Amino acid sequence: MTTPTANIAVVGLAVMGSNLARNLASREGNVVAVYNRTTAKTDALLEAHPEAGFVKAATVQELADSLVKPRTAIIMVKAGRATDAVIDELVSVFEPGDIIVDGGNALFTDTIRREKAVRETGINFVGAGISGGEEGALKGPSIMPGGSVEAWETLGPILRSIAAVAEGEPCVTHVGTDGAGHFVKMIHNGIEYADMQLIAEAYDLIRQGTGKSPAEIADIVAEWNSGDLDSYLIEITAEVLRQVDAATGQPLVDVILDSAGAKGTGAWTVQTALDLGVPVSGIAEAVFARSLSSDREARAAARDLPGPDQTWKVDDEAAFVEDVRRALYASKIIAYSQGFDEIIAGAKEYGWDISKGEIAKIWRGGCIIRARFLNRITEAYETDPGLVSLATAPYFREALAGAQDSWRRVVAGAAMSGIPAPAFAASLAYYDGLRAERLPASLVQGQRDFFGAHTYKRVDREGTFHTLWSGDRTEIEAEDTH
Ligand code: NBP
Repeated sequence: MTTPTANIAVVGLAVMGSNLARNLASREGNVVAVYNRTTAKTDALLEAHPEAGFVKAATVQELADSLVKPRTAIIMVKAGRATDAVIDELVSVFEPGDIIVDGGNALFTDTIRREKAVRETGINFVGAGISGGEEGALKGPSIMPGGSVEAWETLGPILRSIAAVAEGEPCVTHVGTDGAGHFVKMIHNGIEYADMQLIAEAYDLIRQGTGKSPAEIADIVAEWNSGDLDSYLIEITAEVLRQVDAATGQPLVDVILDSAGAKGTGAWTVQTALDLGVPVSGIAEAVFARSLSSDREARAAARDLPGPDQTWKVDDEAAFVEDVRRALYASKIIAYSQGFDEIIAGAKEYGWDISKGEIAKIWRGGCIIRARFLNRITEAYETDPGLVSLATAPYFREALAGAQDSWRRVVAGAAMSGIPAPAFAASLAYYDGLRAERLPASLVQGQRDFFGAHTYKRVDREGTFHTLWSGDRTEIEAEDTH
């Protein structure tokens, strides 16, 4: 048996795993063992990067033998059955106290299940959300690990060494137990969907409202990047809009098919929100907008449905562009507010102690939604850890107040001229719903009581009531059994 020399292993050496392994190897003190089901991939990595000093393992047993204790291995394989297969293999060669980390995009309920099963063997299991794609994996991702405090003690220094750094702080924190890390990564992705859709709607509104070219809009978006909207997604949007297609000389955005793909984490965010009863309408509209864009058959069939006669008449282009910028910022605040609402609800449901301020901090670097305004979110939760809704924090309240007239003009104008802006509109409707003193939910309760005797509460006294709709329509005090 060889003397163990590696302090960390990576299992799965496709794009993400090989880049993460190189990142780990580049940090002082790390010796990285690497293993891939198909050994040719391991050999290719070793050959391409001799400087990394990787320790090659041709089998999981060799991998276990190469690691100092507690053995720590990060799995970077295809999410789903492949992850389960690799966990089973590692469990068969690891010992109690060792640590298995799943750095793939697992569904958090799978992580809860896996953690429970692996814990029974005495081995620690950590589900870690890793954001930032290929470049993040290599240069520094934002990392959202769950799992036990014991595992975090060993893992923390290693993950801190490879994470992105924002304002001097590594973008990694122990999120909570079992599936907390993958849950927060899922919300990150849901917010990412909303942010992307909102930027796309802003672009479409400006293009249709003013007739500006993608390159001209790229200049506007690039300017936005020096203000409140400063973020990675705004930065790359300017680049994409500026890109010219080499084959046709057209703006690239005009030759890309308008059908957006998805890998499922946005849908998970919405499905989970539905289970938790959290209205994440901005994120949901972003997911649905991708589905609608991809339903080419329905879109073709609907092409001649009537639209409004009027086209958008923008008199003052500069004022209009500023309206769109403000509407985008306000809608973005709502998307993040809804995402954090889901984190709060998930933490309550699954018993996680999640620091919202810390989450906003670790999203400031390395990940796709990195943005200047995340500092404001951290401030809001540090000032008031029990903040009920991010939108009500003083800074965001003021920002929404300053943006709301613009927001209303943009959403109304889009509706009047038949330009779809579902995420803008849903965010505004949510905002108005949130601040309404009374909602028509009272009528819904009346309807529910009428057809299903579902009962209702009254505004003026305690108790649960039912009206005898088919009888004399008197009200009776009812047991709340429905
Ligand atoms: P893939 O998701 O394409 O998976 C390929 C890897 O899985 C290969 O190493 C392959 O081994 C291995 N694998 C498979 Br497939 N089935 C296996 C099995 N039954 N047993 C053992 N290994 C198996 O790789 P990726 O694109 O590098 O992504 C890795 C993880 O990171 C995924 O969970 C993905 O969702 C996540 N991800 C995250 C981001 C991000 O931004 N955070 C981006 C992209 C991916 P082989 O070489 O033998 O076929």
